[in-house]
Amino acid sequence: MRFDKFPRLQLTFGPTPIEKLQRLSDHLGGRVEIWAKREDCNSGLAFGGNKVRKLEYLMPEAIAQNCDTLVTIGGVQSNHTRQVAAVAAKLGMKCRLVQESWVNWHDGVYDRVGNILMSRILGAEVELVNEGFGIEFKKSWEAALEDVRERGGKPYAIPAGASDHKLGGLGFVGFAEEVRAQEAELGFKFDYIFVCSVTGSTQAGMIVGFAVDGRANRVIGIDASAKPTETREQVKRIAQNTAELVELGRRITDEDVVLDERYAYPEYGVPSDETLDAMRLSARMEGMMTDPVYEGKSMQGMIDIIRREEIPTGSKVLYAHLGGVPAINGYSYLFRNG
Ligand code: 5PA
Repeated sequence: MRFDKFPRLQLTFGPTPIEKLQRLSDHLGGRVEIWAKREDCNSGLAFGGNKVRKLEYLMPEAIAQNCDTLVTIGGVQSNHTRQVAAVAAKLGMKCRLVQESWVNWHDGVYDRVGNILMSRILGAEVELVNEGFGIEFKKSWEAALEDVRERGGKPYAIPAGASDHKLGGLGFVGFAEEVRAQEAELGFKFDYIFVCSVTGSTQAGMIVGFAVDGRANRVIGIDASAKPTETREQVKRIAQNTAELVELGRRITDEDVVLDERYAYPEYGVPSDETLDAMRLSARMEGMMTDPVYEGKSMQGMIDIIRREEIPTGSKVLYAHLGGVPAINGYSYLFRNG
């Protein structure tokens, strides 16, 4: 693999910490050691999260092309759009955000708090569009790009989740490289890596990065899109393109893409009772917050898979905490009693 050749603009603090979740491990019977890598604490840019690591590889191109406006898309409570807004502010660029109605959630303040609140404070131009969930290229996003051009701006196009972009997988190839360096210090290797998947480039980058030492299929994607066919196809396509880009030296196969579909119910953006239980458990065992859209579902999946003993005794698992907590403000009614 040749990974060092890609320009990276540092927007994170540096390598993210890996910590042991001792009380959660014990609570689940102590058969499996659970650790977390804290991408949720990766940057000072408006609370950070997994998109900052991806954007470190897109921004050198945006700057080289003299773009002046970052244009992207997500749901109303998108974490991705908030991180793009923060990066635009940091780089002195403008930001145009399309926020679609991806989630059937009608909390009274849903479009006023959390991520969208921060994006507005960060100075982004926020456009609400009444369209449903989908990870494909959306008309509204293409229209926003055209609008920026018509107004004389030079847009840089960032697709949903910074995923379906030729450089979108690189950030999480770097994540795997970082984990390997940290494993050398810890003196052991992780047997499984749990990651939430929706637009796909987080898992895709990890698959390529961990393929280097034979662990591609040890990356356990937990689907939160509730459209797993689309997400699986996108993970595989991005992983394959990224593998070629970094000269991995082999093709990505169906066996490399592990996507567990069991936890995305009832639908994208809406937590199940079990998701809420998992959020409370990790908060009360470890003081670690997760959200009802993404990380609560991957936490739920990891806990369930460990409880069902689908992971061999003695394994060490790494939970990739990708951020997302600001969205809890849009779900306050669910937690009115804790
Ligand atoms: C998101 C995505 P991928 O989209 O790379 O698969 O990552 C899934 C994911 N965890 C996991 C958190 C906290 C996330 O925010 N969020 C999207 C957004 O618009 O915020 C891209 C969907």
